[in-house]
Amino acid sequence: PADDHRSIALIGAPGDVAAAHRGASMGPEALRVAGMTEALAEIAGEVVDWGNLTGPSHPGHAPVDGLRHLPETATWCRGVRDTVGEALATGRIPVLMGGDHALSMGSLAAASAHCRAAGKPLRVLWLDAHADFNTPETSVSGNLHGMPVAVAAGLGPPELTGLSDATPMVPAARFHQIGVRAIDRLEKRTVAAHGLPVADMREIDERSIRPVMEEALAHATAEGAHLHVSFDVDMLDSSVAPGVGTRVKGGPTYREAQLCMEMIHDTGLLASLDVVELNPAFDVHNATAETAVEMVKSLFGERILSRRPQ
Ligand code: EXY
Ligand code: MN
Ligand code: MN
Ligand code: MN
Repeated sequence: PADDHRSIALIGAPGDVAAAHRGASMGPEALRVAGMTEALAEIAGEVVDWGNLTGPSHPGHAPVDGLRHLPETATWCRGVRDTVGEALATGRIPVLMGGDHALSMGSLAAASAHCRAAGKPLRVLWLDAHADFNTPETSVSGNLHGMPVAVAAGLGPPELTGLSDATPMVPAARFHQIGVRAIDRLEKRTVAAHGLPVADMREIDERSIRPVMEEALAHATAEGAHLHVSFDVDMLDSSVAPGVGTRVKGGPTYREAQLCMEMIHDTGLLASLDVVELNPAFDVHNATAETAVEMVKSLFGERILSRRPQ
């Protein structure tokens, strides 16, 4: 596919203001140390590292009206939106290196605007242990990294839903979530009420990864969509990925996750990517960062027997 020849813009976003634990701010550098740039250059061709965005550091405040660090989160997301938007406008595949998962509100706002301008359908694959579908009313923690999917679907404070000219920036039905195994009690009701498409771990256990992924990718393939992949590293089983702020047991194994990535690559539709929630403060010898880079290599076409699909 033609996308194999599109150049990649690496964008570091060292923001952790929306997470429970500090330290995701060290994510972009840990991914670089694990060889992200070199790996992509070898597999995908031209890669330019645009360096790191800047933004507020973690203020350590308590939630206000059910939300912690709303203005700081909005500032980070505007920066991400504008830079991811610039990458898309210049024909590149943006790879956002977070940072916490709230930053994806910025990349989703950019992908949404880009697709509306180009008249292209947008589909989002959300790889995560969590549904990230809390609202200020349902959240127990007030942490905004537990809310980006809800905000994209139009639920949440105007400071964040307003990151995009369109509300919702991405309707709930255009998401597909894989690997989910931790949803808060009230959050479950919102997921059901809005019909968020979730393939939870039970479904993966019962049906196996391949048919679940075929189903998740079928709409995007039929539409020739812009496929945005939001890879929260905590999607991986916590035994393979300890370096995250919110570890959850019972996730996909290394090979199950890698098969997801290989199948995504095979569609030829990957057009923008987030790699988020890596927290080097919890990692062991940068192993989670290295695993994340290995997953990204598979997303861009690395194979066990060859580099390119037939
Ligand atoms: N559901 C929990 C909360 O809202 O606090 C945990 C969210 C963790 C979010 C990580 C990024 O996926
Ligand atoms: Mn997440
Ligand atoms: Mn998560
Ligand atoms: Mn390809």
